[in-house]
Amino acid sequence: MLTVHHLNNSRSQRIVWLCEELGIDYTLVHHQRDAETLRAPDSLRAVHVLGKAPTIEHDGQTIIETDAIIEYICQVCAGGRLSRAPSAPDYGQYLQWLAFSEGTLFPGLGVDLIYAWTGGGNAVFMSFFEVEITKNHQYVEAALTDQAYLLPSGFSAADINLGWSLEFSEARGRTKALPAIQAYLARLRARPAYRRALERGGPQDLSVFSAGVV
Ligand SMILES: N[C@@H](CCC(=O)N[C@@H](CS)C(=O)NCC(=O)O)C(=O)O
Repeated sequence: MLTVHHLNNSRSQRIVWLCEELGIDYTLVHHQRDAETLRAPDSLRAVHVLGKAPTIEHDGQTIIETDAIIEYICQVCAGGRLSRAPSAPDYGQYLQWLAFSEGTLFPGLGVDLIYAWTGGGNAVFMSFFEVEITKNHQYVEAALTDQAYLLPSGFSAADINLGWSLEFSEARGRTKALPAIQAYLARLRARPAYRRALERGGPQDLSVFSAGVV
């Protein structure tokens, strides 16, 4: 049995959404952020020493890192559905987009949030990340301009990974001038599995991360 450890208002919402898209059986364990610090509770550190969400348990293994968890669930629990096989023409693109959310898009957004939380003060430091944040969002905007999903072959687990990061971008006020990203988010949110996932894993309120957004 697959157990998904989920922290409220967090990227582990993606794993709940993935399981709902795949229609697989899973046990969902809810963990609640500290209302003031927003950090994970001790209950999550009891599952894994780093206390991070998502964490999954399956067949005696405890696994962290969203990208790894997504691919593990698709391959081991769902026969490769929503992933792409190495023989697929867009396998490389699939891997790229799967890794892009956590590897490239999110780090700048995380710095942006912590900068706002801590009152800023070093504009030269932040200007480095501003350039990256803008460039990354424009790259996604261009990729989605003539395409419903990231891959020409249709919806994949990479859309789930990127979708949540873009919801975070939206909460940070970063999607206002990006119509293709806005339309993409609307498309993702209209998916029945997205809605089921919110019923099971939510409610989700990413405005808790909107510090400094005007
Ligand atoms: N790179 C990791 C990041 C995991 C992570 O930082 N998760 C956040 C939730 S969005 C967390 O657990 N925060 C609570 C804390 O650090 O106390 C992944 O992709 O899973």
